[in-house]
Amino acid sequence: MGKIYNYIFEAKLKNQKLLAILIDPDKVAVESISVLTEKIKQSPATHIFVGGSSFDGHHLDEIIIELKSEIKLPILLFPGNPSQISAEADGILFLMLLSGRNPDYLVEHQINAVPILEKTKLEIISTGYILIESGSETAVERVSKTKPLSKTNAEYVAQTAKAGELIGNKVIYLEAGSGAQNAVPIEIIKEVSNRISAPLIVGGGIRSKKQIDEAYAAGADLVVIGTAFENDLNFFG
Ligand code: 1GP
Repeated sequence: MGKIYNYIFEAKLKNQKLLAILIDPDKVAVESISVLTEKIKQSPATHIFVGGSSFDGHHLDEIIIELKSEIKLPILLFPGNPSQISAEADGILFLMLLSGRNPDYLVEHQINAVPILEKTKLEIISTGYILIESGSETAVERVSKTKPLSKTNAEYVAQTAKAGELIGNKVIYLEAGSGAQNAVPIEIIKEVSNRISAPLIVGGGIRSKKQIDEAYAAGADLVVIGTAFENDLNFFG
């Protein structure tokens, strides 16, 4: 496996927790990146994710080039569709929407992404992506036209995550959706983390340091913060 994945995997083995700041290119202008990067440098972030559900990729390269000129953290694409691939990033979470039954997000987009990916040197990290119900409809649900898994059936979520691992996903991403009303319940994080040996990413609706710590304690290896940082660049103090 590549350098980025090895780092995430080793960190899991050492119980060293990781944090990604998610940047939605739709919500940032290239000119304002330097303000963001100053704050990111002062934060405990270990990774930067770039992506959004409906972004069309128009200034993605510029945003990533600007980010890279200021920050040395690995930049991973977190794409909603193949138009969000940039050769300027370091790697890509190659997502398979395991919670949904829409063939476009299970395999079609991935097939269409291959000719684009083959022209890049991106490290490709196969990621089983599981959307959990979070109180109201999220952008992922709307765009992917899929239903999230029930937040009360931890066993089924864990079974889904395990199936992803058995299929070959290298990481599992438990997602409540960006700006979600409620984050992924602690019980679900615990159940999934006990069931899989792959690194576990948790994100969506996490708005406080207490929630970040609770997610880590339940078994998350990497927590993703998007909206909370977007709304308050001093979120990390
Ligand atoms: C979304 O998990 C990420 O895919 C982050 O969610 O914007 O709610 O932090 P938030």
